[in-house]
Order: sequence, then structure tokens, then C-alpha cells
Amino acid sequence: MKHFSKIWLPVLIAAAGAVLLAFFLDLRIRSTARVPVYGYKIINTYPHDRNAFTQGLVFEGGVLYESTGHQGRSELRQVELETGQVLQFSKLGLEYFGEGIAIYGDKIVQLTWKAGKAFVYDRQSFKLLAEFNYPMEGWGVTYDGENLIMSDGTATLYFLNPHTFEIVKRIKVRGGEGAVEKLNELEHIQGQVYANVWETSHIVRIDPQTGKITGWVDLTGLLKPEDDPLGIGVLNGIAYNAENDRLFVTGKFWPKLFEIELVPSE
Ligand SMILES: [Ca+2]
Repeated sequence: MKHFSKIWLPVLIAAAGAVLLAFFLDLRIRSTARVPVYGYKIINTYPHDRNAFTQGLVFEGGVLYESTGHQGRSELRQVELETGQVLQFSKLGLEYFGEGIAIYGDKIVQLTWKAGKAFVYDRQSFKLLAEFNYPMEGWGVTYDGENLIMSDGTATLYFLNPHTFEIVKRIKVRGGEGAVEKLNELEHIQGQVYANVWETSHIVRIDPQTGKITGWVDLTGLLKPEDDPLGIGVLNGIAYNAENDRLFVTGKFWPKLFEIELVPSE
């Protein structure tokens, strides 16, 4: 008996541990899977500047607005959807790395990555109207009709008063899988916030009241390998046209911009 416990006891403990681990993993997966998962159907394909390191995307008044990143190459652009042609642009200073944009009223706000500074422009003329500072990194931004909502690469979303730029609320984004970090480009769509998860082909849908995850969108395979021979294109850019319920997505260095429809995949 002594011999038995010496040999088999560790094995039994290990086996019990494995069973427990599998049980908890299964629990975690099942709790994650309670939210709907969507795939996509391509409605239209449009050209997109493959040199654009897309950091922000918005659709308003029949045209796209795009923010691009990298020092020295950061711009705010107005882009014709059908042709991808840049209709108007404004360059950021060499010290700034452009990030997300959002339109509110007749203004556009553009974030920068690590400078803690945002710029506010007139939407029509791109005239610089104001600047403001924030105490975190700038990644994505959207507008819910009341506040600007910002991401900073963590699992936190920040709500800012668009007049005073004060942070009025913070939420932590979490689901059955725990907190979801690396929230990037954002879009407010029908009362929910959609966020690109940096370096993945996934978009997470978030309840902005609670931070609770209400769904996932899997855009794997949207950009074909032949359109991304260097394998450097990362999904980042969500724009929504509320009038016509049209959804547009693209990515950094993607030569294409897609109008898609979300379809339940489970
Ligand atoms: Ca957006």
C-alpha cells in the first residue's frame, strides 16, 4: 500500500487536476459563448490607400474621414468612398502619431498616440479649432451623442465631456473570458460600442453602460492573402452610416475597404 501511494498518488492527483482544469476551461468557454458571435457577408468592396496606416475611420455626409498614423505620415483625410481618392487632408506635426477620430456636430476630434494631445477641427474646412490633453495613451475614439468615448490600448473605455474634455466616466470591458485588453478603433453603433481588438481579426461589441461584452465579430479571411503579401495588414477601422445602416471596415495598409453585413455564425 505504501508502494502504491508512492507511485500512483501523484498520478491520481495529476489526473484529478487535469479533469478539474478541463472542467473550468469548459465553463469559461461556455460562459464566453453565451454572447452571439457574428461572421460577415461582403456587400461592396472599395479601393483603399494601401499606404494608409489606418487609425480612425468615420462615415458622415456621404464621405469617409480617415486618420493615419506614423510620425511624419499622420494625416486627417476626407476620402471618397467609391474611389478611395483623398478629397482633402491635413497633416499632423512631425512629433505626432495620429490615432482615432470621431465626428461630433460640425467638429472632428483626432487623437495622438503617446503625446497625450488631441486636435479638434472644423469638419468642413479642416481648420484647427482647439487642442486638449488627456492623461493616457490615445488609441480609438467615437461619439455616442453625448460623450466622446476613448480607448487607450487597455480594457478601459473613457467617457469625455466633448466641451470640457474632462473624463466623466470609465468602464472596464469584460466578458466570460475576463477583461479584453488592446481595445483600439471604436464605433458607436445603435447604442453599442464596437472595438477592434489590436492585432486580431476580431471586433468586440460592448454595452457602454456596463462594459459588458454583448457579442463578437470574427472577420478572419476578409482580406485575402494576395491583398496582403507581406502579412502586415491588421484590421483597424470601423465606420457606420446610421441613415442607411451601412457598415464599413478596413485595416492598416489594406488596399481594400469593405462594406459588410454581420451574420450570426452560431
Ligand atoms: Ca470609427
